[in-house]
Amino acid sequence: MTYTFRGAALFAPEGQSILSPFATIHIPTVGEFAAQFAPSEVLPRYFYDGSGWVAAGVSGTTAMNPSHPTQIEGVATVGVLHLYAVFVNDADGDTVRDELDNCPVTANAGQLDTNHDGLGDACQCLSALELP
Ligand SMILES: [Ca+2]
Ligand SMILES: [Ca+2]
Repeated sequence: MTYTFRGAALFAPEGQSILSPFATIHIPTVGEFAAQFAPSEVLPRYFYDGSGWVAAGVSGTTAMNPSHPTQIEGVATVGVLHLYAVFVNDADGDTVRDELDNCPVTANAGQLDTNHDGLGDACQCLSALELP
């Protein structure tokens, strides 16, 4: 499984514990990805431990970024400050997340589906009659 990075934000000082009621963090995500998030979608958060991204054990929701209305941000409540990030599943790395990708293991960023059956042309053999 390939997880594709969608945004990160540093909350310092690294490793600082925040006592209850903890800290609410906002992680901006890349703009072109905004349409692929469901409203208030819950996704796990990851943090950088110095050598790689590890599951933070907390989930957060998505919300409109108040500073950039066309973008989405990841919101979460955490008890420790780190460099946090949002990832989604994108097995073929074509920037279309698996849940929405009509060919999840074949790169086809354009999502062309000539016969409108929900399967992308990139992973489907089309008959001569269906070819554009
Ligand atoms: Ca994909
Ligand atoms: Ca694909």
